[in-house]
Amino acid sequence: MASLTEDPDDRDPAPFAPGSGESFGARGSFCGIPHRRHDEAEPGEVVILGAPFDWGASHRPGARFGPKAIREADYLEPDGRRPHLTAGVDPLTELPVVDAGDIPIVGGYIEPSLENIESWVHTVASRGAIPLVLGGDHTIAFPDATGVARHHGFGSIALVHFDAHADTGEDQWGQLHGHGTPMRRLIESGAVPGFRFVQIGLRGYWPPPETVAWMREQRMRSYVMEEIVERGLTTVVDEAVAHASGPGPDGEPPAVGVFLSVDIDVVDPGMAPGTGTPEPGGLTSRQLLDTVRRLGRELEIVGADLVEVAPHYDQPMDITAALANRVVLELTTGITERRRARS
Ligand SMILES: [Mn+2]
Repeated sequence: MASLTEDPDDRDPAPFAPGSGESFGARGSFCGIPHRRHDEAEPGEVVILGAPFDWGASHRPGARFGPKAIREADYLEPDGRRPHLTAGVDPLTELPVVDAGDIPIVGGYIEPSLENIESWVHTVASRGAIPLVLGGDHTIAFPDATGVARHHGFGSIALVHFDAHADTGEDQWGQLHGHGTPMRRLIESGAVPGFRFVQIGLRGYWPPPETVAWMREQRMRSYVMEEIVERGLTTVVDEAVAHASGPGPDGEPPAVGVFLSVDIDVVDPGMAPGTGTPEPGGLTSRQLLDTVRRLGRELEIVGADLVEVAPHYDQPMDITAALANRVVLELTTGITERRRARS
C-alpha cells in the first residue's frame, strides 16, 4: 500500500482514467473496450460517456452510480468483444465503440454539471462520432441532446424517447432543471422542435392534464402503453420510425438524424426495479432490446442516452444494470447492421 506522504507521481497509473473530478466511475471500461479521450474521438465511432449525475431526481436518488453499474454488469470477459449471436456482427470492434470515462460532475451543483455534460457531448459530436451517455438521472437529456443539436443544427434532429413519463414538466419545484423537465427545455430552446418528438411507453398518473395539453400544442407524438398493447408494438414502431425520419407537418425537411433517449423505467419494474420512479405496466426487457436494435438499423442515430439506472434498488442481482448493458449492445448492433447494409 502506498504511503500517505509518497509522491503520487511515483505510483502506478490507474488502469482506467475516468477523467472526472467527482468520480463515481467504474474500475474498468464498458465490456473492456479501449479507453479514448472524448476530445480524441474518431469519425464514426460510438463514444460512451458516463454522467454520474442524480441531483435532478424527484424521488429516489442513486442514478449517479448508474454508469459504474452499467459498465460492470456483465458476466463475460472484459475483452472488448461482443459478437452478436444472431446479427453476425460485433458492434464493439466494428464501429468501434470506445469509452471516454465519466464527464466531470460538480456534486450538488446542477447547472455547472449540465454545462460540462453539454460541452463533452458537443465535442464528441463535432468530431463526427456518436456520443452515447450513460446516466445519471433524466435531467441530462437536456444537455445531451443540446450538445448534439449544437453540432447538427438547432431544430434539425429528431428525438425518440422511451419512458414511463413524458418528462415535459414546466418546472420541478419551481426550478428549470430536474428529471421531470428535460423534454420541455429542449422544445423551448429550439434544440428539438415538438413535432420531431416521438415518445413510447408513457403510463401512470403524471403529468397533469394541462401539461398533456401543452404537449398536444407542440405536436409531440406520444404513444401510451394502452395504445401499444391495443395496436401492437411493431405497428407503433413502424409509425415512430416514419415520424422520426419524415418531413414536418408544415413541410419542414426531414431531420438530419435522431437522438435516442432511453429511460430504463419504460420497462416494467418487475424486470427493471433498479430505478428512481418505478411505474408498473411497462414494456418487457425483450421488447425494449428488440426495438432499440431496430431503431439503430432503421434510423440515422446521431446520439443517445440511457438513464435512470439506480443500482441500490436493483434487486435481485443487478437485473436492471444487466438489461441496460444489453441495451447498449443491441443499439450498437443495430447501428453496425445499418453501416454494413450501406457499405
Ligand atoms: Mn425519464
